[in-house]
Order: sequence, then C-alpha cells, then structure tokens
Amino acid sequence: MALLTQDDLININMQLQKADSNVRKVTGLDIKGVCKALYGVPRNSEKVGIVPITSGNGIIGNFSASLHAITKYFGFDSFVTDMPDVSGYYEAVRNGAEIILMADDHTFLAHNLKNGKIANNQPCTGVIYAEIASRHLKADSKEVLVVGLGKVGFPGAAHLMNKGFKVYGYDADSVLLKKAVSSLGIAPFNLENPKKFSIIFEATPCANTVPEAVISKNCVLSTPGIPCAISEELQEKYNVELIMEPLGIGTASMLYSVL
Ligand code: NAD
Ligand code: 2YH
Repeated sequence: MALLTQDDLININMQLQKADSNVRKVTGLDIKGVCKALYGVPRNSEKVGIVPITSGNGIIGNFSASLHAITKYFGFDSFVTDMPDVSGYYEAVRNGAEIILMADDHTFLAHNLKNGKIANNQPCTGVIYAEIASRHLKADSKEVLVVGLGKVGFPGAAHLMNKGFKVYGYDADSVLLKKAVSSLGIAPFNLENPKKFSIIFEATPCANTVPEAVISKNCVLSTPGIPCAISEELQEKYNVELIMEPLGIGTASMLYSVL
C-alpha cells in the first residue's frame, strides 16, 4: 500500500487549480462538472468533518489540512477536528458534521451520516480518472489502454467497459491481469506487440510504466499514480495532456458519490 507523503501535498490548492484547468482543457468540463456528470446529483451544502487518524503510520503532515483546502475548493463547509481518532469522530458529529472524511493506512472513506452512503477512495479515484480519460475531446477512437489493475485501476477499467470502450489492460502481476480479463472482458495488452493509444489511464505506484511505443501525439494520460508514469521528456515529445493530482480529484469523486 503506497502512502501519501507530506511532500506530495505541498501547495495542494495550486495543484488542484492546475489539474482543474487541465481537466477543462481535455474534457470541456471542470472537475465539479465531471463529478456531476458521473453521479448526477445537485450540490448540497453538507458540512464535512475531517478526522485525523493516528493508527498505523500515523498522521501525515498536510493530509487533514489538504482535505480542508480541497473541500473548501469544491464549495463544502468543512472543519478539521482538534482531537484525532474516536474522540475526533465524536467531536465531528457533535459539531454538526454530516459527512465524515477520514483515512488510516488502508482505507480513506467518506461517510454521509444523513443518507448512510459510504465511499472508498480507491474505486472513486479509479472511476473519476477513467471518466476524465474517456471524455478526451481529441480522442481518435474508443480504444483505451489501462496500466495497473489494482484497487484503483480495476474499478476504472470496469467503468470504461461499462461505457462501451474497447479496453486493453496490462498489469505486472499476471494473476491480476487474468482476473481482469476473465471478470471484466478486457483485452490483455501485450507489451511485446504494442500499439498506439490516444487515451491512457494509469494506476500504479511506479514511475515509467507507460512505454514510448504506446503513446500517440496529443494523447491524454489520466493517472492518479504517484510517481508519474512517464518522463517529462516523453510528455514534451508527444505533447501529452497529463491529468495527475495527489488527492483532490479522488476526494471530489468520493464526496459527490455520497451526496
Ligand atoms: P495497488 O497496489 O492496488 O495496484 C497497483 C497495481 O499496479 C498492482 O496491481 C501492480 O501489480 C501494478 N503495477 C506495479 N508496477 C507496474 C508496472 N510497471 N506495470 C504495470 N503494472 C504495474 O495500488 P492502488 O491502490 O491501485 O493505487 C495505485 C496508485 O494510485 C498508487 O500510487 C496510489 O498511491 C495512487 N493513488 C492515488 C490517488 C490520488 O488521488 N491521486 C488515490 C488513490 C491511490
Ligand atoms: O494515504 C493513505 C492510504 N494510502 C489510504 C488511502 C487510499 N488511497 N492514507 C492516509 C493516512 C492519513 C493519516 N492517517 C492522517 O493524517 O489522518
């Protein structure tokens, strides 16, 4: 399980603004617009309580503050509790939180206490990055390459299949690849016999996972994966539209999915 670091979250507001402008350029919609298209819900004014969690590897500096900035960016009224863990949960509910956001080392959840809906960061992140990729205005076909079929990539690939895309998938773990092929009906991608894509969705914790041979000029690479899946050199050479941001896009997807 890859953990975020304090450094990943430096200047989250600027990272989010840049990502929003890239999403708009690629899809014609901003992140909020993509969320509304995905979940079809009107924005309400739910109050969000953010609870720091100390278990496992403990508090990540900037994590709760970043969630506070992200929720405000998307127009939610939010606050971070003074106390962590169970005491923080109690404090959040007592202070009127309707949605709880909290994460340990394994699970990052949003729980709407009013309607009972609960969301997990990994599938919500996979779905929204896949949705952004699928909306690439300059795509030359409905073929998409998915690299990484784990807890984020698999739900993203499933979402693309549901939207009628021809999905080619690759994972370094052959067991996971076989599972995705048999349960989702995706086509296994053979790195030895590459082809070019104008839509690529990547979800791995490794760098340089997208080889040059699959990249076409002006393609979109939508990737929650940290670190980046391609080098700056390749990005420039092929004028790749990169959608990559460490926390905000996935969190927006979680919040809108529980409204
Ligand atoms: P995971 O471990 O469940 O899945 C990662 C998959 O990538 C694995 O199946 C692994 O076999 C595969 N993989 C590793 N190296 C590969 C390679 N070179 N080529 C092809 N496949 C390779 O992890 P996850 O929970 O799905 O998370 C994936 C990434 O997304 C992590 O970096 C995580 O930190 C990040 N993430 C980012 C956000 C965000 O908001 N930006 C949110 C959630 C997760
Ligand atoms: O980053 C994580 C885990 N990878 C789970 C998220 C799934 N993508 N957790 C954040 C831990 C935050 C910490 N407990 C805090 O500061 O509250």
